[in-house]
Amino acid sequence: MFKNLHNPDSAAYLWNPAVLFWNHSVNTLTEQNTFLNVDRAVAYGLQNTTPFFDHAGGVIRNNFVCLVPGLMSASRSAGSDGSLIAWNSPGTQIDHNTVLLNGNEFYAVEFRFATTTNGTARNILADAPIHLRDSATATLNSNLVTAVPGMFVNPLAADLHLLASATNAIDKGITLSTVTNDFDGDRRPRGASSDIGADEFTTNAPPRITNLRLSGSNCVLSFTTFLGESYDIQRAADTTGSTWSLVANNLPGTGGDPQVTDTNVTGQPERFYQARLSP
Ligand SMILES: [Ca+2]
Ligand SMILES: [Ca+2]
Repeated sequence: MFKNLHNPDSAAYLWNPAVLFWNHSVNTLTEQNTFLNVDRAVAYGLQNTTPFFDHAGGVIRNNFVCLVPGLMSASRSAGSDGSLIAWNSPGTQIDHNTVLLNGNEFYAVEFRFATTTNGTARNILADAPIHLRDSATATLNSNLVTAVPGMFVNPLAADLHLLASATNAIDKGITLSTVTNDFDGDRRPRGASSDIGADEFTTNAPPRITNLRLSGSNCVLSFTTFLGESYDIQRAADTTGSTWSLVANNLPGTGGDPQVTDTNVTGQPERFYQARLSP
């Protein structure tokens, strides 16, 4: 947690990064951090020191960044750039971060200078745009930059875990081979696809079987789900001695009550079913 690294407007340097790697640093990894009320969260490179790179490569992923409303004065905000920046840093991957700036700064992510090439900003969830400045180039894909505080568990405390109602982010990301877990270490993807931002949504609320009926020789059951979660259906011949075997696994949650069919169940004296969150 990086917290309150916020200089007064009278300071000589107004935009000190909480995490700064420069002067020819390479391949830095910054992940699973929370930044609350910091002037700038992460900088890979600052100076345009051509022909040398100030930084090269590296990854910024699965971080939460939050500035509370009104943190910056109007004049301060007017001179802001971005919170996650790659300046004179080619090949930097800024993927799967959640950035809630609440109007304090212009850009969630900024790439700057013509030497900054081959970078990525993908699956970013933010309330501010991603910016290419001074001829920088980067691949931008699957970013949602219209986030609002109501999507998150406790935004004023920088708890930017997704609520179940954040359906425009849950399962809406592209799957990246370079980001296989999230802020919490949860594996990605869960459910039908990766979630946009640093958090892959999970819930501890267990599913509940809401309907079970025979259809010919099949058993059809329904169960409660959350969008973004994965579910298993298991069966057993009794609830005392026998082991549970899988009927279906990693079924993507829909937010509704999907149906599962277990075929050829007739001829059994009895059979039991349970639904669970996929491990
Ligand atoms: Ca998670
Ligand atoms: Ca998901």
